[in-house]
Amino acid sequence: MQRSINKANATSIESSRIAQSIGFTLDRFIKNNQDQFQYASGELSQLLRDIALASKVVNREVNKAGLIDIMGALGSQNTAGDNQQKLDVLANIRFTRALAKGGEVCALVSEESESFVDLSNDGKYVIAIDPLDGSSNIDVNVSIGTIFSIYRRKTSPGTPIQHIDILQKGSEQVAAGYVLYGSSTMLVYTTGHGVNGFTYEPSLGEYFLSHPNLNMPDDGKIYSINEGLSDSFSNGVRSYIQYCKQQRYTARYIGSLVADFHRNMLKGGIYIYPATAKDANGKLRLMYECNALAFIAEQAGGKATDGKVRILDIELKELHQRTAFFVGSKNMVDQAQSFKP
Ligand code: AFP
Repeated sequence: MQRSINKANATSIESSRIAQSIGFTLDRFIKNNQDQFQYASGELSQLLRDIALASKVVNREVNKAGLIDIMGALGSQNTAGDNQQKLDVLANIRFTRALAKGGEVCALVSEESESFVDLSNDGKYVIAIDPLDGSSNIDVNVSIGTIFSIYRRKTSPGTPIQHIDILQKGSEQVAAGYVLYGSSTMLVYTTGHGVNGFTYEPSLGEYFLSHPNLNMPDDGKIYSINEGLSDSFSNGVRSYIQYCKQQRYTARYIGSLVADFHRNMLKGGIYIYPATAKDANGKLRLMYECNALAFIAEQAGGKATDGKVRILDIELKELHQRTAFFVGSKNMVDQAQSFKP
């Protein structure tokens, strides 16, 4: 009798939430999938781990952002007596430091630096990063993100870095991803074999596979665009917005590219940042905003263009080059393009 009660208890504990399997950690997933990568030497895997580690530190800072203000208001300073730094500068420092330490990266292009940062001549990879995108949303507690693209350098490791190593087209990315600091923190990445998403479990300090093989719906009903600027959009873009309204689509615009993109990838939708009177070539940066998301969109079955040309085929002429950006569900991007934006 005693024996059967114990068995029943054991069964109920096993099926309860506390005994649920914790699933696949990011580390294990990277390790298990290392062979998919054509240069499977482990360095790209290490690089992805370095990014994940830095993102955990940034996540901690982002979650404390409100408290930093409160502490500032009380007049407290850190132990060194330094002034508080802006969170996007801090994020840049965290990612640069993590990537410099690892030694896999020879050069880093960041939204926060005018020129590229020369890290280690022996590194085989070039990384482009927007350490904290949507930073104007920090103060109001709205989701923000980190976006990264990884390229293999063209010249031999050990030699000085050249422009051909840095100015590569998006189609040459070997991996790309983003971290979304939202209601939960997620890391989503691709190495060209589909897209996988991992959710951060703060009490364990680990990312766990939560969204395997992400697929963007071919169609959707969400359009994301800063309509306040519509007076300066082309007739084509204005007509497309009109079309969205006639179709009774839903407008959703956070103003954090990662968050808008992520929602549209899961639910189906289109994000547009077109050319405007102020930004004739669009506002967003090709190298560390659009290329990464275009690579992820395509890997998830979506599409990304500048209104005409595939984003991943655009020649890169300068580090901070801008582009118009149409990204999301394939049929929606095609439909938007049919309006000749
Ligand atoms: P910030 O990092 O300066 O907030 O810019 C964010 C961003 O690059 C992108 O995340 C948004 O989608 C877009 O700009 C918002 O721009 P608008 O405020 O012009 O709509």
